Amino acid sequence: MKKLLLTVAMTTIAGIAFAQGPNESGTYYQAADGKSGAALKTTLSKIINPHTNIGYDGLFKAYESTDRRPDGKVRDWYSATTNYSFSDHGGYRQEGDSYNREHTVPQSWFGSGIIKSDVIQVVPTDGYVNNRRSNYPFGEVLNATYTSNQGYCKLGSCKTEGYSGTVFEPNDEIKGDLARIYFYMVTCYESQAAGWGHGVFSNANQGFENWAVKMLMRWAKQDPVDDRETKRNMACYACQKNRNPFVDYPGLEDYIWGDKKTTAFSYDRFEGGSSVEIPVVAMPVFSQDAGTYYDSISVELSCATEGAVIYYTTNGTEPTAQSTRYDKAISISKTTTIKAVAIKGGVTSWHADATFIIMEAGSQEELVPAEDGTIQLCDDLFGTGYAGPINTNDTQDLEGTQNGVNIVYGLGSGQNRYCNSSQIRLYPGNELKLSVTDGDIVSLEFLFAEGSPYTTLMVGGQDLQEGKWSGQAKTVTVMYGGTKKHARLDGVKIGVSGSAGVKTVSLGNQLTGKRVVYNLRGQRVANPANGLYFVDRKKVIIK
Ligand SMILES: [Ca+2]
Repeated sequence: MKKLLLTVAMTTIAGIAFAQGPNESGTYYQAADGKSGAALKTTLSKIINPHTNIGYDGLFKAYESTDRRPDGKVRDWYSATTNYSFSDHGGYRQEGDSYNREHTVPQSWFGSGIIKSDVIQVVPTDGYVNNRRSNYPFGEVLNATYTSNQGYCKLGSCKTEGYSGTVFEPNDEIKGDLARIYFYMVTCYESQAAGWGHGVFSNANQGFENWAVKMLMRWAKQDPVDDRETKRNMACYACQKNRNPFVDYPGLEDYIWGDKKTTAFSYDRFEGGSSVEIPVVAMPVFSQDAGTYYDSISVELSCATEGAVIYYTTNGTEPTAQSTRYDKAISISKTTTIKAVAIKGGVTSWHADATFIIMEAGSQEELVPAEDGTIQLCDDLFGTGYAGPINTNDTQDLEGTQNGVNIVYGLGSGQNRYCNSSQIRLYPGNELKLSVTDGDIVSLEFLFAEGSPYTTLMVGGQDLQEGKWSGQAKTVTVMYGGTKKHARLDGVKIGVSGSAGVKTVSLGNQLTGKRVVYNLRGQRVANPANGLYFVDRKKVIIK
């Protein structure tokens, strides 16, 4: 008898030890075991709330782990064309200037408190697009009054049944992510959510207006949880010590708002979402990130909906069931946009598209030779490495020499200073001093980052017209002439008289990975068309 008891005890212990929730959540959700419907939501609320308050400024630090793209840049939830470093948050005039912290449930709806700094719901987005979203609800746009670059997000009248105001429509690829954030919000802040109102939140439907929950349920199914979203949820847990259960348990929303309201939840043997066949098909997923490549690549397509067939185009037209049927990896040797849909039982998924830019080094092309060369004002020149940006805290001047020209970037009398791997910024009071020991500088032409104003540089108190200077001097000191913000400089083209001249700019880096692309006018280009560009100071042909 004793022996038998011992066996039972050991089995029980072993059972507890091995019962684990998904995504390394362990026994985090154990208290919700056996619960269903409204009781399940309330229990989940007690599990995920309270959580650590990382603070409003703490969000920027958190994004370095929660929203880092594979190339190290910021994942922008509202823009498909930005390449922000984590320090690129600040003022903006247009899309691409800087990112900021976006409250997916607008702050004006809930006021203050820990919700303001909840990293699960406050995400990095382009500042300008965020500003256009204002505090409009999410919805589906009928007639757009504004679209962000490449039509990634839209603002306009609403076509979603049940709502008639202005809405902001996020891109298809983040609709599901946002739906699950909203499910999280009404669960985590269960006692407050109904009061957020604004035609979205209410006492009905466990926190939502009818139209809103119907749309969000649909969004969650059409854009299911993927690896990126799961990893973000784990990173959020590392920061603020709570999780979004709707990401850990795909389809959990059906247990609260769908057809599984009477089904008991199991944290370690979760059965997934709806058992009813809902006529939606998940959008296709690409095996490679859209972006810039230096060699041919092979791209695979997949679809989370079993039995769905993928059709695609590479000529810019919208894919249909009459387009090429996907059956093997697509080999890409020139710049190509793939547009794809998945179709099953007559139901078509959302469209997915990705542009793959293939570059070829233009080996025989050289930059403009002596006495008229371009110097990129980047980390390579200043030798500061790529570890991170230089800012006001580093008071030491940055100094670099290339092709006989010495360039010093200093704080001067300014309050701010900033540079990163590809550009420097001239704030009011900053100085950029260029000098030569052999001959004289006779001309300067600054290369501005895309979107940066070019009429606000000064030499000796004189405005430079379009960033150009000519004269004769051993040393030229350039300052910012505006009063707001700063000028963002990518490079400077320098003419030098005398025997040495400016030598041909040489190629330093290996051509791997993603690169900043410049057009022939020296401006950064986010999405280059076919043609000739500068990459790593070398001319390349994008074909
Ligand atoms: Ca998604």
